[in-house]
Formats: sequence, structure tokens, C-alpha cells
Amino acid sequence: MFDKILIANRGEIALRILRACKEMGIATVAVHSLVDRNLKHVRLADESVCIGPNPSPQSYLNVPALISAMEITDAVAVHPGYGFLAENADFAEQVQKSGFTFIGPDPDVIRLMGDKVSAIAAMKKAGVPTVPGSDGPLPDNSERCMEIGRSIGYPVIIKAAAGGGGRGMRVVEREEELVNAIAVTKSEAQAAFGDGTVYMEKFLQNPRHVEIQVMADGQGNAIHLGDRDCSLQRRHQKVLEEAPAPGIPDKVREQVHESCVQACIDIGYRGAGTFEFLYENERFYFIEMNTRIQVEHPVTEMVTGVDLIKEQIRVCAGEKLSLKQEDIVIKGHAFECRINAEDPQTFFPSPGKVNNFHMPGGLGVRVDSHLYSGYSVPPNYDSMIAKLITHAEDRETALARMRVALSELVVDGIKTNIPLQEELVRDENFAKGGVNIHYLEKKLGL
Ligand code: MV4
Repeated sequence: MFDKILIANRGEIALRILRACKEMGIATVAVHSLVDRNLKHVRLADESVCIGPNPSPQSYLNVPALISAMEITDAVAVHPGYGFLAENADFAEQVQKSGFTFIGPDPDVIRLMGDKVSAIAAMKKAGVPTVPGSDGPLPDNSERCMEIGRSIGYPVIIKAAAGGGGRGMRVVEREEELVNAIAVTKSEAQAAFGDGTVYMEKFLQNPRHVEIQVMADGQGNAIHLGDRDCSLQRRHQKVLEEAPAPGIPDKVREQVHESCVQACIDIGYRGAGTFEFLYENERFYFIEMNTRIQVEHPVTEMVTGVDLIKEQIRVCAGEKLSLKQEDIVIKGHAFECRINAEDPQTFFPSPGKVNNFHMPGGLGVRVDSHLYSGYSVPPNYDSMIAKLITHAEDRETALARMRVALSELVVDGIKTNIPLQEELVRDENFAKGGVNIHYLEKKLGL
């Protein structure tokens, strides 16, 4: 096992990783920007290194500073968390070339999944169901593109191969708009990602966002840990997630789970991963794979009882998966409310000092947060300040538990989205289960 891990992240996930390391008897190095010197995980880590000024490009994205910090502290592995450098294949490669371990899959696998065209091709080959589409990059020939559009059927969506997470896409309703839409998406993609490659898919009108959690050891063993529904989102930012995804027929669910496990084995996957699907009319359509631990991993931990961070660290240290598929039994239901420092009406970030912080508690209540009374939320980073998670024997009870937990939660001094979450856990349609990706934005009148 690793002697010492450097945590290349901040906030709640850095604290979450720190806790896992401590439980495993692994020494920890926290790295931080100037403003982050008082973060909870920095105080709790065995060692800490200031890696630069506040802007992320000069600190949490500063690869030479991170590698230097590993050298100075004799850390042997780096955990990237989510965001920042978590899915940066060049960073993973640099880490490897410097003689350290990147806690994640091989750089080549990150690269394969980072290019959405190659990701879809690999998944299709492994038997994962995909969206009807161009099966590769769109050619430079307008006639050929129109033929592809006709064979798929309108509406279609043009997506950048280097995009993902909602960046670089455009819906096309009619053939007359196709050629222009391709040109615009291509030039935007070239400008944003330095890669103008685009592909075409059938546009699904009212899908849900359902994702499958996997874990693999890169030694031929892979398991899935069930699914999550993350359909409640605004501008591609998830707001409230749950596990398992409600109302999916067992047969359909099992089939897609198994296809993800097979794909992990096929591509030599190692570590924690998430297969993102659109789900419509009882069918799954693969769209992207995330090669990192995700924000919403706690809902899967609650219903499986598996510590995903610890397992991720173990398999990336070269150990075989400690779990077999039969060991994974989904028990009950879990919800996660993302608590953000933002105006609940305008969604503008609301940084500042938290005068008072009270955490809810009780059976089946979990709070993943780095907050403490007196902490100042800096304006430089993501506005998520806490994740409130509830677990119970069934969905209705877990949701009732979330209503109680939210009512106990106090974050004084800054604006938060707690009022929005209070409203969502009382929403009748959400309570029924299975609302689609447009539900929240429609409810908010966007
Ligand atoms: C789609 C789609 C409909 N049809 N692809 C947005 C984020 C990126 N991961 C993929 N996205 C979508 N791809 C096809 N063929 C609709 C979306 C989409 C979406 C997907 C998941 C969660 C929220 C979303 C919000 C708007 C659009």
C-alpha cells in the first residue's frame, strides 16, 4: 500500500480523501492555494504545502508545483478528486513519468474517454447501448452529413468530440439548419478545445440522466455498484441526486449494468468510473464515461455500504478488487442535496464568512462538508460547500429524512440554495420519482 498520498484538491472532497487515507494508515499531504490555508483538511493533514496564489491555474491546476510538492514531501501517489486535474491525461502521464502513481486509470484510458467519439466507439464494441448516431466524426462533406442526418431522423444533436458535460453541443431540428449548425459547432469546438471534430446523435427529447458506478482493478476484474439518477440539474450542474434510479425494470437495469462491467474489462479500466446514460422509454443510451470519483458518490456508498475512495486507492495501489459482484447488494435508498453558496433566486455565487454552521444528524444522515463556523467561502472556486446525504430502507423514508435534515441545517452569513432544496424535497412530481433532465429548469421557469 502507498506510504503517503498527496491530495490534489480542496474542499469537501479533499477532506473525504483525507479521512479515507487516515483510516487506511496512509500519511497525507494537503496542497492549497494562499486563501485556502485554513481549510479543514489542510489543518488535519500530516503535512501541507502552499502551491501558489488563489487562481486555480496557478495553484490546483499548476502541474509543476504539484509534482514538486510530491518530490519535497516524498508522497508516492496523488489523488486528484473531481474537477481540476482529475481527468487530465497529460497530468496523469506527467505523474507517472515522474515516478509517482496517479490514482485513476492509465493516461491512455483517460484520453480514450476524453475523446467522446473514441469513447462511444469503444463502448459500442463492448456491447454498451449507444445513441443512434454518426458512428464517428462527421465528414467535411455537407451531402454526406445530410445523408447521415436523414438516416438518423430529426431532431439530431451535433456534439464536439472534445466536449462533454454539456459543453460544445447544438440541437438541429430540420435538415435546412444542419450544415450551418455543424460549421458553428465545429468552429466553437476548435476555439474552445483546439479540436474541431464533431459527431452527430439522435436528439432524445425527454430523457433522464442515469449513471452506473463501476470499480475495476486493471487486472481483469470489474464490478458495478448500481446506478444513480441525476436528472435534477440546472445548466448542467446537478442539484439533487439519488440511488438507485427509481422505476427502472430489473431486466433493463441488469443488462446495462453487465454491459458496463464488460466494457471495463475490455478497455483495461482501473479505479472508480461512471458510465453516463440517457434513459428514455425503458432504454439506456451511453453518452460519456467519467474516469474519476464523482461528487455524488456518497449515495452509492450509502446503498452499497462500500467505501469507494478506499477501494479506489486499493486498486490503484495494485491490489485486486476486494469485492465480488455477489458482494454488492443494494440496500434501501439514498438522496444527496448539493448545498451551494449562491443566491437561491439568481444562482449567483455568494462567497463570504459563515458565522454559524449547524449540521443535521441522526440515523441515516451524512454531511460531507469542510465548513465550520468562522470559515470564509472564497470567491475563487466552485460554490458547493456541503453535501447533505440521507439513507433509509425505502425511497419515501429517505426523502422524509432529507426534509427533516434540511430543516436542521443552518448556514448563517452567506446566501445558500437551501431554500431551493427545501422546495425540491416537497415537489410532488419529484416525490413520485423519474422526472426528466428538463424538469428543474422548467419548474424554475427558465
Ligand atoms: C444529449 C441530449 C439529448 N440527446 N444527447 C448534456 C450534457 C452531456 N453530458 C450530454 N448532454 C445531453 N446529451 C442526445 N443525443 C441531452 C443532453 C442534455 C442533458 C443530459 C444530461 C443531463 C442534463 C442535460 C441537460 C440538457 C441536455
